[in-house]
Amino acid sequence: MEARKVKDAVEAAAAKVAEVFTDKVPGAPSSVPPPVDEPTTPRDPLPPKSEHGTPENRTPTGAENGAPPTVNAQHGEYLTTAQGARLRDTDHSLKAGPRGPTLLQDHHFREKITHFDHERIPERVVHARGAGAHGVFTGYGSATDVTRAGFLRQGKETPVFVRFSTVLGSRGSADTVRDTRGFATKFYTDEGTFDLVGNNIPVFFIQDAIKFPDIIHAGKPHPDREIPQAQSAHDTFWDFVSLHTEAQHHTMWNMSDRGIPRSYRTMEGFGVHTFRLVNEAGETTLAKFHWKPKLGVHSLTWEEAQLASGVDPDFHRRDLYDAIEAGAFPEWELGLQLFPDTPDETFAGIDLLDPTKIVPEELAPVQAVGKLVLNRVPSNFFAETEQVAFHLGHLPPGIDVTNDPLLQGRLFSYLDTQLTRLAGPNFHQIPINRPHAPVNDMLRDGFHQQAVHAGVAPYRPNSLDGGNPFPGGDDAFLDLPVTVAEAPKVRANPVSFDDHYSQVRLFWQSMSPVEKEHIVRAYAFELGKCYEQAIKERQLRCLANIDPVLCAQVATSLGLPAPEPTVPLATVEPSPALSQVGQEWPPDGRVIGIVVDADADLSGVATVRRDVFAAGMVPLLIGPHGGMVGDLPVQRTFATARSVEFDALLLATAPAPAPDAIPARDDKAGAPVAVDVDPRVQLLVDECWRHAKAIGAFGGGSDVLEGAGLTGMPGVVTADSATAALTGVSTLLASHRVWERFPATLS
Ligand code: HDD
Repeated sequence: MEARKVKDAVEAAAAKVAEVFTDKVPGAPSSVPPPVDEPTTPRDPLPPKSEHGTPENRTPTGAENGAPPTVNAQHGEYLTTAQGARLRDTDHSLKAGPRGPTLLQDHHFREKITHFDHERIPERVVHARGAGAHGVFTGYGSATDVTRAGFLRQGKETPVFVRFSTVLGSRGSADTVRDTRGFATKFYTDEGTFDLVGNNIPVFFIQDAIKFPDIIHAGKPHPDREIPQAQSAHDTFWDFVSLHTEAQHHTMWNMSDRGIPRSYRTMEGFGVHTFRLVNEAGETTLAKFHWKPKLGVHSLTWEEAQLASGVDPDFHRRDLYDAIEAGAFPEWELGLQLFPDTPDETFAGIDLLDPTKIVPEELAPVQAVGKLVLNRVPSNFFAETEQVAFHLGHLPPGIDVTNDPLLQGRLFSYLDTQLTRLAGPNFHQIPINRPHAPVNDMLRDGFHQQAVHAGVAPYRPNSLDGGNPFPGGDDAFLDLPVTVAEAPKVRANPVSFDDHYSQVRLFWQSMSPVEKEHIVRAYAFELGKCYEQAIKERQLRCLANIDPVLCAQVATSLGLPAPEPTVPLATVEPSPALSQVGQEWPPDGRVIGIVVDADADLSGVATVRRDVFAAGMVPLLIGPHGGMVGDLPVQRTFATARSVEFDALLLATAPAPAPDAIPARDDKAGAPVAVDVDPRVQLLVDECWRHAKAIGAFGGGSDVLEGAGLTGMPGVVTADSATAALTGVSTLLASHRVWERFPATLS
């Protein structure tokens, strides 16, 4: 039959069905016309969400072998099956009549449902919750004396993909829980991929990888009820860390403000282990990797973290992507701490193979060797962020491992885990994981093989493929001939690993009074959530070995006696570099909330908005309703705004309470107190005050601060002009918070 006739026949059959069944049989095909705005013919795709001139995705798309790119999108093409056959209908399964059973022969139905049934893959066993971004790394050339790694050469640009994560929570858990954050970077270098799989905390809970299942089983939800989600505030966690005291150092970092970062953009990153670098001359140096954020290290308050978990569980993910889309590209410098490669592998008495120890920056300064800029949001979360697979064994020539027993075990685990998570040994062929260096391996076949390998001799030696491929060449990775001590096989650690307390005390002593208060409260909260008295008492015994004041404060809060130390307290030299307080930072990407309504000085607001943008920050107008106030777009309303998303607040008006507003409080007799400012705006101001944020006001906004009794208080700016108010607030923002607002009783 000619094509035309087939089409006519199909249409005639469809018309017949409609004629027979429409409006006559319950469940008959609908005669309701589609909504008028549903396109019925292909049209151009919507424009991309952001256009910041960010660099092209250099991740190969699969087009190398002449096949169409593997990047797929719904853009104007007709709908097809997975085999490319055009489809006429994807809304109704093929049935024996409109009320009949679905037919097994409906390939499209089976294909669609089967694929859906298998959409999920196992989430990562740890670090399941994460967010990734593309970027570029540029070498400074300052590391060429110590490593031959080409991506560190001066001006060399290397594409990167970074994935940030929490550790304990499931994929859908909240971003702002108290936890360690992962900071994993994939450098697609010309010499092979380099994965730097680090955390925002420079030490780890355990010294030997064989303990990893133990610490993770203890931290994950209880196996019977599967609670609590993404929390360390429960018995099994504290049971383990109080018994396995090498975990105390990492635990204190978690209890400090480092456990609740303000943003991924304001986190430091650490490679944790000591690595071995090798230069062109074959000389080796030991090194620790550091990421230093351009915006400085900055954290949430505990109350903010809790609020954000409810009002915006995607707080960090949103912050990362909003900043990139606003053009405030997150930046870090990569730095190295360098140590002579001596036979004892120690520096200043610190065992460099012990991953529970830092080397204070005051003893070994961090030397900047390159810059990382994140400038592109992934196009597809699953394809990129979920499928990216990191592995510590992905090393370029010039960077090698040491015998750190935690690092050694990780070298096994990361490859192993991908076999289950990404279902087979070919996960390196998934676009996000493909090296940008040419690949010429002899790995063949296996599940999900994407390559069509040519040649008949994937073995060595061979003569059939001309002997190819040949190992070696000047640029090849060299397994350093490091001497391995002649020693008996033992299950043991070196004696130097036995000191579990001196560096915890060093961290505690390096904190400012405000940071110490936060640490005390974090221990009080977490241990207060435990049920077992014995666990609380045991952890107090650990705290006694760290610092008597810390121990006494936490004990008081738990209503328990403070025990005496069981080891001599170490004498330590504080490391000021560990504190986040006392420095000033650029305001890039900081978010200023501006409260407006129709009575505000709108031209002043327009000026402030422009100046905030010009300073590289993000203004969000908060109005009584959505849409516009005058000529200005409102991004948040009194109903949707919550203080956590603003780094500072500016009030341009004193909005009257909405007619249905719930009064903020009752007087003693139970009668509502007269409120003349919308209670939601009062709440915003209250919370920004409590969280030590800069607050400014101009025009009618000053009345709000006056009414709240905040005029003239620390970090509160009232000004005649909008510009003056913004200047005052911006100056305060440089220190991240108005620190003096926090009570500080500890010194
Ligand atoms: Fe790990 C994931 C960081 C110790 C086993 N780890 C994972 C991720 C980060 C870290 C950032 C997420 C990677 C991603 O985004 O895909 N892990 C660390 C650091 C450690 C550490 C800084 C100590 C210094 N890890 C560690 C040990 C083991 C593992 C000791 C096992 C013996 N880690 C894994 C894993 C994961 C993982 C099970 C889960 C998903 C994955 O690897 O790809 O293999």
